[in-house]
Amino acid sequence: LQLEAGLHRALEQRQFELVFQPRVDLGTLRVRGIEALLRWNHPELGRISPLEFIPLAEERGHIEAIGRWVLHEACRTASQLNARHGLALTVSVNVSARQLRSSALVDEVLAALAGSGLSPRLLELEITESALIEDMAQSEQILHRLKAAGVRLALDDFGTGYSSLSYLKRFPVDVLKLDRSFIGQDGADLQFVGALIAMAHALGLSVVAEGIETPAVMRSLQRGACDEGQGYLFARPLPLGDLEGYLAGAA
Ligand code: G
Ligand code: G
Ligand code: NA
Ligand code: MN
Repeated sequence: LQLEAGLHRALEQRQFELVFQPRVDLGTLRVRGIEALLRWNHPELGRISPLEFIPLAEERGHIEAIGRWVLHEACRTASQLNARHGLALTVSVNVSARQLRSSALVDEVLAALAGSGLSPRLLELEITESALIEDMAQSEQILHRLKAAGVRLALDDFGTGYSSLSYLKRFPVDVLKLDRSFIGQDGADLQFVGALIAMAHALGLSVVAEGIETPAVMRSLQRGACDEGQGYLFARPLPLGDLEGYLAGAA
């Protein structure tokens, strides 16, 4: 209840913040992009995870406004970061199921790109399988319009739901993000993961592994020709200032 009361004022009171987790090329170990992750700094409850407030925001109709803020903030930050450091990092933004069902999403993405000057090919939208199956026909149409705008599309959390390969054929996705529960930390499942990576490559997709915490897991993924990786081994999600420090150190 306290969350609900605070949610509709959180935007105007500037209580939201984005943190950024680097995404690394597993071949060269260079940073290729960043994932924008939302945080709510609640005045009494402290920092609240999106897992707690995104579902509530969707239910109460706040997700459109919050999603718009995230898109603009992520594009603006990436554009400035790239300009300041002479980089061409991709920024990945998470899109919720409710956002994907609204055709306003396409216009908002275009507005965020125009407002920030970020090249469309440097914006990647992360969509979960569960969001896609809520209304497949509508999702498909919106994804095709986003594709036409030049934006990259990633299927997020792959390995947690049905993980149907048919979605990879039906929807115009460029990137498959393997969920960290799928990767595991002991290397045991990596034969299966390797086969999945090969299949994704055959379909023309690039593969990103999430939740890499150990060098052993990183090496297995490198052997499996996984394209990129994200995880605590490289960096946690970082506030902008810390990200800039990390980039300076990683260069
Ligand atoms: O950042 P992690 O620390 O806790 O994120 C938890 C979950 O919240 C993840 O599933 C992530 O995809 C989701 N999430 C993070 N930021 C956003 C956001 O800006 N919008 C939406 N819809 N989900 C987000
Ligand atoms: O659902 P999505 O993949 O968008 O969410 C990413 C989530 O994974 C965020 O909550 C982020 O903080 C978390 N995360 C990122 N890297 C790691 C990691 O190496 N280990 C664990 N346990 N969580 C991670
Ligand atoms: Na995500
Ligand atoms: Mn993700």
